[in-house]
Amino acid sequence: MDEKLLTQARDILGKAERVAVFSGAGLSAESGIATFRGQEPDALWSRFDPMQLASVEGFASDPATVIDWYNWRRGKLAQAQPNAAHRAMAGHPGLMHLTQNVDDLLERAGVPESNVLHLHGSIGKDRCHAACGIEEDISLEKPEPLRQCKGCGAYMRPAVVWFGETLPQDIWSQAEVVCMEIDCLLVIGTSATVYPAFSLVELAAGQGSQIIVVNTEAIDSNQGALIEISGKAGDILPKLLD
Ligand code: BV8
Ligand code: ZN
Repeated sequence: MDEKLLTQARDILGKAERVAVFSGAGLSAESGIATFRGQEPDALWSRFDPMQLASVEGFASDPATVIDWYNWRRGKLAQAQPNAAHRAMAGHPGLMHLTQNVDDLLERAGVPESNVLHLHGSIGKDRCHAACGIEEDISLEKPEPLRQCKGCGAYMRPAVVWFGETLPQDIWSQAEVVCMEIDCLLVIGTSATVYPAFSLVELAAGQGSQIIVVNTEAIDSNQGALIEISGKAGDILPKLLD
């Protein structure tokens, strides 16, 4: 790990007044949760393209397979534990989290729920696909197979944002406010490919916030990322934040 960069990043964090964290699947990778564009050995994962399954079209063409895939992911999450990166950030309750992740590992590490904005929803709930208003918590250990909404008969589906779906407006507006008022944004474990979520990083950079990226690979964002620290979130975050 580049000690010089780490010292520089720690300096910036030490001086920053308002720090937020933008995170992606790489934050949960060391908890055993597959990244979106990683190569999971598991048959279901490699047999299907997550981009196809996490989409409105994927659900329309084969709803049962999409539910099975989410239930497979729910089983993985049920066995997962927060990793050192989640725990290091939980030690700083003032941090606001804008996460693309649908898992609850930040909350399970102790981050207050009110400090976590799930830009792409939560895998721990189902909602009516016809958006009639019915939403139910589900058991990660024993999730239900494909089923109908009790209210209107449409299918129930995970309360996540699929490709082609808009992000929850209230969460989005809160995230924009955060990005306008911070002076430092940690960008952890994201490939910077999904929009409009990643445009929040561009918004923060545009208003003068310093951007510190922690990732195992270089992200080709056109951000003037002031600092890009290459390495695993679980190794770097404790050193950055302790
Ligand atoms: C929408 C579902 C429009 C939940 C997900 C421009 C503007 C607006 C939209 C678009 C646009 N251009 C394209 C679009 C369409 C699309 C999009 O962005 N496509 C991309 C792929 C090109 N966007 C949408 O469809 C969005 N909706 O725009 O609606 C609209 C407008 C009006 C009316 C109707 C519609 C919706 C996007 C949300 C999609 N849902 N997930 C779920 O099942 O999880 S996105 C999915 O990708 C996950 O949420 C994931 O979090 C997200 C982003 O991926 P990352 O988190 O970055 O994860 P990834 O695997 O890619 O990368 C991991 C990184 O970590 C890697 O860099 C790796 O090197 C690193 N890493 C690995 N291990 C570690 C590590 N780093 C540190 N430590 C480690 N240990
Ligand atoms: Zn319904």
